Amino acid sequence: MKPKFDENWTNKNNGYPLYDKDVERFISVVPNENQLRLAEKPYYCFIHFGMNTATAREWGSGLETVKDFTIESINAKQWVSAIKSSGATGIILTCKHHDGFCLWESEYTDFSVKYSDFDGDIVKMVSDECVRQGIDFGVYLSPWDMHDKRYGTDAYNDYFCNQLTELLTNYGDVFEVWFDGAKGSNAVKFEYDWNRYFELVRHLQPKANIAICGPDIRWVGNEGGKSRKYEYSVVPCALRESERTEKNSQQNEAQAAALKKYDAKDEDLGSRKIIEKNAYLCWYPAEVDVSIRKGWFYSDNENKTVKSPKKLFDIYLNSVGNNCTLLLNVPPSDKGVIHKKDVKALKKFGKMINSVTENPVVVQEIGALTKDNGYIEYNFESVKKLKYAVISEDIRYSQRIEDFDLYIKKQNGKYKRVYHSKAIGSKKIIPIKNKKCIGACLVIRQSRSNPVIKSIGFYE
Ligand code: FUL
Repeated sequence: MKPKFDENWTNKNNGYPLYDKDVERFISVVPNENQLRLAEKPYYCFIHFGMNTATAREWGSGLETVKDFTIESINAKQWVSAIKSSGATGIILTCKHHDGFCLWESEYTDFSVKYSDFDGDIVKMVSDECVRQGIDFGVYLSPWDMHDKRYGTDAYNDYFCNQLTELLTNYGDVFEVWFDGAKGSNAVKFEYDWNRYFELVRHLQPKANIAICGPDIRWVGNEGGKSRKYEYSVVPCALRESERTEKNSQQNEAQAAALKKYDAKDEDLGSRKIIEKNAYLCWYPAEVDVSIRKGWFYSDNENKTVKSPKKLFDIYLNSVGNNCTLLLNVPPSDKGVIHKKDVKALKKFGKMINSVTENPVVVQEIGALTKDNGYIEYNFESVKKLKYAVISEDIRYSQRIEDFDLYIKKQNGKYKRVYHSKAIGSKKIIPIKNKKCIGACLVIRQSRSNPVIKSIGFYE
């Protein structure tokens, strides 16, 4: 007996209409070109490297001098190839962290590699190597700067923009600009000129996504590699402001209270319950940022904390496989190389990612579903031991699906539900644990409007 496949989005839709004013409003929220490109390349790496690597700290003190940057050389080729072996398609380098030390030869400060004993421009070395090995290059530039005397004055906004201009002009194409909201509790009160920063990025690198304190990519809300049970990319616009304003002490109270209603850490950011109440919605997909080891920066005594390939793969399923992107931090050591433990883990992790789609049973491109497609059924040619199902909505038409079940058809013809969830979005990877079956069925129970599915794949 088929387990109520007939009760689906085409008729019941859990009581929600398929077309009305609200529906129009929900499904009109779609990704722009840059965000679409991001969804096509959802796994990339962070490189935290700089003054903190030399001093073996997580945050600087603001009192470091160029002499403290004792790193003698770096092997950018090894950095990029180790990261590439894991299947990552880009690298975001901490060009300046909170300590203020610049990894490029900036004209606007004497606190950079130029005045240290290091011979070369690290941003150039890494960005050139990314081009050589065919992966994207991105920039992290910390707004909070413990070292620069201009911090806290208007001149700092000019300084920051000058530095952004250098980074976004002299180092080729930049795929992502990462603005960190972190700021020490004792930092001087200061309002960053965010709009000016954003306009500059748009002008100099129109194809770059601006992350975290920016309008294009949302912080998932933790640094532990976790995502929500249901990740939605259509969320209240107020969320775009939250990372910037929450930490900004100069916001007035009323505004801060309103924005606090939607915090990056909240569990539900985009269910129907949330979006129904919000007049202003935007496409703001989540990025999971997590380090391969305990700290963001390298430290000898954390070599034991390198995550296993299995742990990394779980994080991958939980991010890329759960409608998020993954930004995995891989910090090189003070010897200028990525430690062999991390190198090994990355390589095996890359193999595990490949194994998901290695052995396809059926892969089908679908498109917009009609009233006849309440459920989609597959009969395999022979008994299969399924490992994964991978489903993608065509997000050019927004994120629509709100409730679905996945069944497998056992050898005796009976169906067994192996998965139930609410959100799909850009990509949902569903582990099926080698279950023997002769078919499978996806039943969409609820959708904001008729579902538009890019593809469904079953893999053994
Ligand atoms: C945080 C920073 O304070 C950490 O040092 C690290 O850069 C992480 C990615 O963001 O906010």
